[in-house]
Amino acid sequence: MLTFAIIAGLLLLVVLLLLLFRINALTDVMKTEGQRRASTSNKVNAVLMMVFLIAAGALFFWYSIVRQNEYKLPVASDHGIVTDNLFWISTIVTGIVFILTHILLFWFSYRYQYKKNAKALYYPENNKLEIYWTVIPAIVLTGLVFSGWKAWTDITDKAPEGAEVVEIVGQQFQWTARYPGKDKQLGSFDFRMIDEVNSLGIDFSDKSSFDDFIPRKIFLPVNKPVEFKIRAKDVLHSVYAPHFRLKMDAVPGMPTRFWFVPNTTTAKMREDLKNSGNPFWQEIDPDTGEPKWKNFNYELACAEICGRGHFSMRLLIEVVEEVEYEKWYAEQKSWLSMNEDYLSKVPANLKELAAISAGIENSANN
Ligand SMILES: [Cu+2]
Repeated sequence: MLTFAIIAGLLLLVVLLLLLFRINALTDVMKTEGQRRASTSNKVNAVLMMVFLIAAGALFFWYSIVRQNEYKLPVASDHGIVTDNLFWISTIVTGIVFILTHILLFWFSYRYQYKKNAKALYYPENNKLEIYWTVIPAIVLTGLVFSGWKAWTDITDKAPEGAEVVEIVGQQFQWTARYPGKDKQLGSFDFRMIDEVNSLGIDFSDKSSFDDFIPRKIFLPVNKPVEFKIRAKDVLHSVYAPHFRLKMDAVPGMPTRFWFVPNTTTAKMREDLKNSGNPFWQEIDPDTGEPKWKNFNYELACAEICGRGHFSMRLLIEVVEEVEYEKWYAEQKSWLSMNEDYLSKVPANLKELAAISAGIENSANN
């Protein structure tokens, strides 16, 4: 009861104070007869506009320059150079417009602050000016949009014949890569065949799947087209290999794809970073005690917030010379040979072929 009385008392006090403040404000207006239209806050705001323009502008450029070394991400694919150029052209064009319009915005707020006897200029129209600021942006934007559209259609066009195919599957929370094996044909899959072991739902009634293999790391040959066939098992993920300027959503129930040409081997990239003169790569990595360039790796990350473990979706990519790639490829053991129980899923008439393709002939005979 006492608490209630105290709370009610406090509330009444607040209401009373608010009313007093309001009465004071109203009598103030009466006293000056509505003449006081602009207080000193008008001037303060005008000055703050200029302070913001200069301080925030300086901060923006300072940050961009200081962090330059970190956001100049090395590029390692043919089309990546095209996308980088597009990015920088768009950034420069829109950057110039951004700077000009913001200087005007804040300068006008300062310059045309309230002044007692200032009179606004009546300036209803200027056709010439309107034509300029319509036609020029229209031409520039058309150029930007057209070059972007051209690059995008090239990049997302069909992969060339003979491209190396790798299936990339996203799930909470890991990427899995499946290679087609010696026949260079990816076996089909069916979500109904997914179980604890066969996490991709590989369909073993399809003979192309017998020699498919799933490595722990993605290997790619340099200077050869590679096609990623992308799918997701649960939610939206996004295949993101920033060094190849590759990003494509992985959507459940809707396969997507992306092809590209890696043009620098991991070893060559490490050398390049070492000699790049960029101090960022010379820094000692506290985890390894070695300079950062030494342990540089390409990687596949997820660019779609897909749940709690989103950050851990990382699969390393190693780009090697073609000879080395072929050697690695030939050494890989098929998934079926490592999970021989699944031979039981193979139709009876294909069992023999499956054992041969999967490379488990010997153990079957023994
Ligand atoms: Cu994800």
